[in-house]
Amino acid sequence: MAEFSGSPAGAGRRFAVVASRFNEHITQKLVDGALDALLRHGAVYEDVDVVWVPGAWELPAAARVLLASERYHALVALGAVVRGETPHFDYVAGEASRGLAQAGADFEVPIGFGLLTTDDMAQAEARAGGAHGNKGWDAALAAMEMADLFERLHATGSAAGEDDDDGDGAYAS
Ligand code: INI
Repeated sequence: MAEFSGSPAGAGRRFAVVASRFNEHITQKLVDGALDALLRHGAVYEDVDVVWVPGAWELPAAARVLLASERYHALVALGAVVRGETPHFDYVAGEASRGLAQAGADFEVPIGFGLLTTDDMAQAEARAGGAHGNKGWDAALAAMEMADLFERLHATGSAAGEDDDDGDGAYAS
C-alpha cells in the first residue's frame, strides 16, 4: 500500500491569488489572509501575483487565463457572495463555484477555494478574519498542500494519470 499526502510548502512555487472586488471590504481581508499564509509557508513575494476581477462571476474566466499561462503551481480564488432578495446569489455563487472546480479539473492545477457564500454580511465578516477565522488563509493553505501533493504524485507516477494497464499495481513511467 502506498500513502500520499502533501504539506503546505510554498518555497520555490509560484502562486496566483485571484480575488473579486465586489464586497471588497471582505475580500481584501481574504487576500491579506491568503498572502500571509503563503509567505509564512515559504513562498516569496516575487512568486505571488494578485489578480483582481469585478465580481465572483468573473473568477473562473480569470482563473482559466492564469492556468493557461502554465506559470503557477496553484491558484487561490477569493470572493464573497452575500445572499440578497433575488435569486441572483444562486447564479453567481453556483456558477463561480462550478467554474472554479471545472478550471482546476481541466488544467490539473489546484485551486484553493476561498469563495464565501453567506446569508448575510455578518457571516462573511466572521469568516474574513473574525470569529470563524480567515477563509483566505485556509484556501491558501489548501492550495499549497495540493500543489505539494500533485508534485509528489507526479514524481512517483503512481496515482496521477498513469495507467496500471495490466492491473499488477505497477505503473509505467
Ligand atoms: N459578485 C460578488 O462577488 N458577490 C456578490 O454578492 C454579488 N452580488 O450579490 O450581486 C456579485 N455580483 C456581481 C457579479 O459577480 C458580476 O461581477 C457582475 O454580474 C458582472 O458580470
